[in-house]
Amino acid sequence: PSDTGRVLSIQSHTVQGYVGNKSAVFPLQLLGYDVDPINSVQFSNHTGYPTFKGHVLNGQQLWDLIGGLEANDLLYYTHLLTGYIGSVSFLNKVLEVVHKLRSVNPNLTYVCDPVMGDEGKLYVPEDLVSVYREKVVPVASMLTPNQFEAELLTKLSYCRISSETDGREACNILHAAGPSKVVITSINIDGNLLLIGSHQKDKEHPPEQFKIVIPKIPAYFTGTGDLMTALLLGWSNKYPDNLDKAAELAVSSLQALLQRTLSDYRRAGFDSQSSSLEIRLIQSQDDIRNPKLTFKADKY
Ligand code: ATP
Ligand code: PLP
Ligand code: PXL
Repeated sequence: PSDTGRVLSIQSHTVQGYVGNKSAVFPLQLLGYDVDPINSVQFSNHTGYPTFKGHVLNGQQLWDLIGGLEANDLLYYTHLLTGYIGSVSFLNKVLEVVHKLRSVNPNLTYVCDPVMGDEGKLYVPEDLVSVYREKVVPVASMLTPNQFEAELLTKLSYCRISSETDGREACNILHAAGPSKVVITSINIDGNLLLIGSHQKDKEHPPEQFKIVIPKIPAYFTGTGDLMTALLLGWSNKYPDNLDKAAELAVSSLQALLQRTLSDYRRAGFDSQSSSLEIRLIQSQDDIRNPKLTFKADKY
């Protein structure tokens, strides 16, 4: 028994650097969760480097691991967390995992980051989009798309989400399809990043919505989306009726970490605009455990 939760996290593993499970497991552990990682890939490093080596777990291999847990009665989870998934066959197996975990714990919370692309570009095969839209979104409890992913999932891809109103409307469409909590983690609006959160507490009332304005740092980080979703899982489980508070805590931690990352790279004489920066996750553990609330949500 655990007083917070037990999370099954199906994400990438990189030997060096922090994306996928490498950026989600440690922060969730710091927040007091038992975390059981299944590594959907094991790569030397993330795919933004000039080259990478490694192996991909296939759907059958995922199912074997789940079968081993089941045979020992070890399939009780409070949360399932998924991020980047590279094939339809693996995503379909993840759907089977959701159903199996819910047969053991009907209250399982499925937190899904529907990683598909960014800034108008897909980095997964196109046939994943309809599987996410038609089969995954309906079973997700909380969804954390970026702007482009929210467009793909709401079929707004040809009329871009370019305003707060569009973002809020996209959340409404996603709620109607399934998840009661939706956080669009970033919408680019005049030099700022806008986070929009939306919690549909019941079907009789409109969702409670809020925004957090985040000044855009002129650098490119990898793994921040994965960290953000992990922090949102961690804090929204501690504040189940205050998604705005959970998002304030998550954003405050993440921004403190990004500032530390930037200043550490600069101190080392590195041009932080020239390539993607690895986040300073371990060095930011105090900001994760005890974030100073530096960002406030504005409720609509
Ligand atoms: P995913 O593809 O995983 O769904 P994403 O594309 O939204 O997620 P990011 O763009 O990495 O992921 O953003 C996640 C969070 O990281 C944002 O909400 C923001 O708080 C923070 N972030 C990322 N890059 C920056 C930046 N350059 N300046 C300020 N904040 C940033
Ligand atoms: N770029 C590539 C090539 C990726 O494969 C991925 C994610 O899987 C990303 C970027 C996304 O990174 P983030 O989650 O930080 O947005
Ligand atoms: O979500 C980030 C991510 C996940 N998994 C792998 C990656 C990346 C980002 O580059 O390369 C394998």
